[in-house]
Amino acid sequence: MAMVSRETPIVRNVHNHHLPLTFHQDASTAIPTQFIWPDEEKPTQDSTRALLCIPTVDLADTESAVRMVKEACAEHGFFQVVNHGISEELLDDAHRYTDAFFSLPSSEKQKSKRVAGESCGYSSSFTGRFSSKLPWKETLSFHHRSGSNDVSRYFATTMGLHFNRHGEMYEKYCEAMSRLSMTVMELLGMSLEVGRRRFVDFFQDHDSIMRLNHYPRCQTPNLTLGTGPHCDPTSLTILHQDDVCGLQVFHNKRWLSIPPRKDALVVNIGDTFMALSNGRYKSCLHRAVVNSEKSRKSLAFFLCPSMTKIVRPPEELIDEKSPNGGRKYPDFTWTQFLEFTQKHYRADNNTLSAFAKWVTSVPHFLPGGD
Ligand SMILES: O=C(O)CCC(=O)C(=O)O
Repeated sequence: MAMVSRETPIVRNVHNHHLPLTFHQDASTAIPTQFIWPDEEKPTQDSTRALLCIPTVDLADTESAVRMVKEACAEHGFFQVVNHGISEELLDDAHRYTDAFFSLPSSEKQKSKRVAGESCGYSSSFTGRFSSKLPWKETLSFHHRSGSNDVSRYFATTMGLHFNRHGEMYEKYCEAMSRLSMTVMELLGMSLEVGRRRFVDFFQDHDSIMRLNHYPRCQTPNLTLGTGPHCDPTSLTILHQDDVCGLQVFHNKRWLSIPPRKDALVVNIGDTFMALSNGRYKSCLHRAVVNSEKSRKSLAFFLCPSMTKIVRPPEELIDEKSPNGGRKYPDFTWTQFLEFTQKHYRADNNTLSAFAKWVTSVPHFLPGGD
């Protein structure tokens, strides 16, 4: 295939996004080659059609919710919740403010530019990231701790005081997600028979991350990905999609779409909870595809433990007579795992195992070590 190096007016015109001035571009596809994924990772027509009927858990019915959560988490770790108590108005507001943020000129968004090695800030593949397998998206991530004003402060300090409304709205959204994640933690505790409060207590002082994802339209969606295949290193993810399909889960060796549903939030187990459950509950590979017709948005809340809390499963989940004293993963802290994914390893389906090896091979990184 002939490669040419030139400006990229096609992409800028179609998507109204600013690209680096000299992208190497494949003339036959009209998207910069950095966005073209290897053949084995490209989405296929077939995978974008198949639907995964993840269980719909009604939070108003605790008994059946516990049963469904147990089954889903043992199999693939994905389910969606309804009767979750988050008002339609709040969900609409969050999407509206997200649209408003991503519609800003690039120079405005860059005020909250993500610093290399950090987990928060604005990040865009469309501005100057020279690496391969670029995701076709832009994101804004920020920290949230319950009862703090972290989110409001973040918007005021990075974007300026006229972004106070954004800060207040996302603070409210994160508080609602935080409460919902505690409800889910109760169900997880009951389903693993370790007590309703066990994980709620563990995550009481959580230090979580909120991420807004924007996937612009793409004229060749079969060549690229919005978010590459990965398992979330965090503990629990609560995601709200707009009305455009894009989220896919790898289950039974196939990529399956999870269709959006306005009244539902998609919940999935992350690697840190997989470790907390001593491997009983699965953190599953997922990704986001893009399309040529519509841009897409998703709002992801990632529940994370406080930075220094030791992640260790409850004793009830450890069979001491099994290999390694019944432990599937070593003790670790979220600080260590986050650092591993930020600086040493790009999250994929093997992150937790790779991290477990790394953390045990570097003695001074063990909790309580020097
Ligand atoms: O946009 C989506 O549906 C998935 C997003 C995701 O997996 C992520 O932000 O880690």
